Amino acid sequence: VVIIILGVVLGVSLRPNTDELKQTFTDRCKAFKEYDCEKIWDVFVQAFVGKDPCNVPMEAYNPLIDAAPFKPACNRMMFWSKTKNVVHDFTDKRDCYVTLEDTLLGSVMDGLNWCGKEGSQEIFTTGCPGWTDCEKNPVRSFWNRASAAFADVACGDVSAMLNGSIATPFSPSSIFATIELVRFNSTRVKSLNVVLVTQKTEVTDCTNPSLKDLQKELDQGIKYKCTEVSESRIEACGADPQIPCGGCW
Ligand code: C8R
Repeated sequence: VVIIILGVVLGVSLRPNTDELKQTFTDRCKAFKEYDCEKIWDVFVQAFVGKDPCNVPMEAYNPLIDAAPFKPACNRMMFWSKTKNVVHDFTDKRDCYVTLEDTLLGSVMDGLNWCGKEGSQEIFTTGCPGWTDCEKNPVRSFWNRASAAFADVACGDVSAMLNGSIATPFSPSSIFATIELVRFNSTRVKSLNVVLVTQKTEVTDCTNPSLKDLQKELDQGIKYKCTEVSESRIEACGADPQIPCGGCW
């Protein structure tokens, strides 16, 4: 007891992990002024704290999605797979597209790691299961659930940046393939424009067989288009605000 009181007096935290994660969460959340960040934090924690970190289903985050729902941004929504850096280098500089990381939940959780433990109220940021260690880990389930909700509100002309420097730009195990694409609904989504990002050493183009699979899985009422765009073109467009969004590729 004496040690605890001394600790509190000296400002030494008993839960350094919890405090650090909460601090990052609230600092990032505050950029979105219309939300109650304390409340969203509490709802977030409920999803995984006290639970086996390999048994947190994506549905555990339903209340979190309800607390910070995604707003549709018709014709501006950008999905991606294996192109995280190119996409965000571009979207950070130009206000042309909205990715999941431009929304409250996506930006708050980007790059973070978290999990709980059965029989404990503590939050851990290290020693958590990795992405593939077990499928129902808190981080993976969060991205699955958030991506599903983001895809559910997709509307109009939708874009997806895929990686033309790998053999399978439309990777069947990706979140884009398993969660997002299958949710695009032709009553809301008019077209899907795949932006295939190429580099000098081009590995593939729009004829890639995996893109045939993509078209098969796409709701038949949705128009499909694929455009090969070099990474340098995307960078140039990011750097030059004079180029209109529609003229980038
Ligand atoms: N999306 C998924 N994963 C995300 C993410 C996001 O917005 N943001 C981050 N930081 N992550 P990948 P994918 C992390 O294989 O599986 C949405 C996750 O921790 O290149 O097709 C987004 O809307 C995860 O480890 O892509 C996008 O359209 C990787 O980044 C797809 O899903 C996912 O990397 C991308 O998911």
